[in-house]
Amino acid sequence: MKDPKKANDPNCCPGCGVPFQQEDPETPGFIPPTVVIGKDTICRRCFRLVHYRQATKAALSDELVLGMIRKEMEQSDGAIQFVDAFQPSPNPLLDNLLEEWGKPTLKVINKYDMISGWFRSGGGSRRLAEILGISKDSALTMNALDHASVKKVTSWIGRRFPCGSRIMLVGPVNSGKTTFLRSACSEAHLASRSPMPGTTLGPVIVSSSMLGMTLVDIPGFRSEDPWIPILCPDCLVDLQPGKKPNRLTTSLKAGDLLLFGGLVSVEVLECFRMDRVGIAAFSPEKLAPHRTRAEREGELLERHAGGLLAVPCPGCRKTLRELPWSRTEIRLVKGQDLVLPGCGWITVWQGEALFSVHAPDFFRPSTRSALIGGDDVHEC
Ligand SMILES: Nc1nc2c(ncn2[C@@H]2O[C@H](COP(=O)(O)OP(=O)(O)O)[C@@H](O)[C@H]2O)c(=O)[nH]1
Ligand SMILES: [Mg+2]
Ligand SMILES: [Zn+2]
Ligand SMILES: [Zn+2]
Repeated sequence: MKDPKKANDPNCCPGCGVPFQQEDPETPGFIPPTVVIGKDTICRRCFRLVHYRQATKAALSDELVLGMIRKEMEQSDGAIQFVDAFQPSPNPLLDNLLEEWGKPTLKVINKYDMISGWFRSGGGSRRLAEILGISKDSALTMNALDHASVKKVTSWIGRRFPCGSRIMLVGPVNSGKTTFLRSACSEAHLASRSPMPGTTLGPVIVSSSMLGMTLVDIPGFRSEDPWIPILCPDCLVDLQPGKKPNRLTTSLKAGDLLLFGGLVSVEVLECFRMDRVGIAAFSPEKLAPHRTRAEREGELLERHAGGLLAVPCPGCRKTLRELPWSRTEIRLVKGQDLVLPGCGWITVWQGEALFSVHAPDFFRPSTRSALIGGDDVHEC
């Protein structure tokens, strides 16, 4: 068993986990040469985040994250695998890696508070487990901002592992790993968390006196969210759903169009059997869909960019305009979701229709069985 007192490397930032450096102010880990590194020193990027709420992007590939996980697997005794309840998607690569490793792993579906209000009791975790392809009892739901909810997970850790164990936190960006770390141990008060995805850049190792164990927060996987490499920090923050995502319930006919800001638009090309299709669109608040007719798409994008269609900002709109765009046709029936990565999803609750998704080329819409729909749903 490892020494639980072994905490973060003093040469790494306790905010974001990258090694300190004094050469390049524009890259992560920078501290001015005049600063003497003490136990509370954080890098300039983290300092700006804490004191000015200024989030700065920093690139990190999923391959590098996988490398960090493999390295940490040599030392850790178990893992907490995070899933974002608002954007649940299986990660077979990580699932296989953890399964081959064979050590205890708990799946935690965090940010459950964002969607729980729409379900009758128990319904949400059952649907999430089905979408993730796991059994309902193998995952816990959590709200990392709520003390009682965090306690469920720390109790699991306490029951499962002896004192002195080391546990890693893995999963997609912005699923609340660092928020959990901070809620679970007071020693992690310097760890940076932010609504902008991609805050943690290296392993943040914290020994918790309350747990008598070491928690290792690993940076998140980014490829689930196609907007991260493209949009500016402010736009990326605007794409976070906050406390309660937006729901628009309506019925659409052929030629109707929903604009998710200026990022993605979804047109109904044809309805089958009936002349309308009943849908519910779930999205981050700032991306609440604007309903119009297909022929007005271009005009609305021009006229309302940055205003009514607040995301993207003018700078990001320029970036997006320079990229190739394409249309993808997808046919959906009642009980299916059209998943718009990073932007939410559309559920068909009545009828059947052919949709056309207009978005930059890199955007990949997909389908799944409805997350929020059917008998489990609490109509509110
Ligand atoms: N509503 C809600 N927000 C959360 C929850 N957990 C984290 N957040 C928010 O999600 C954002 C990303 O959290 P962070 O811990 O930085 O994610 P990480 O990238 O996985 O480390 C922050 O703005 C948090 O406040 C949760 O359970 N519920
Ligand atoms: Mg983090
Ligand atoms: Zn830092
Ligand atoms: Zn922007």
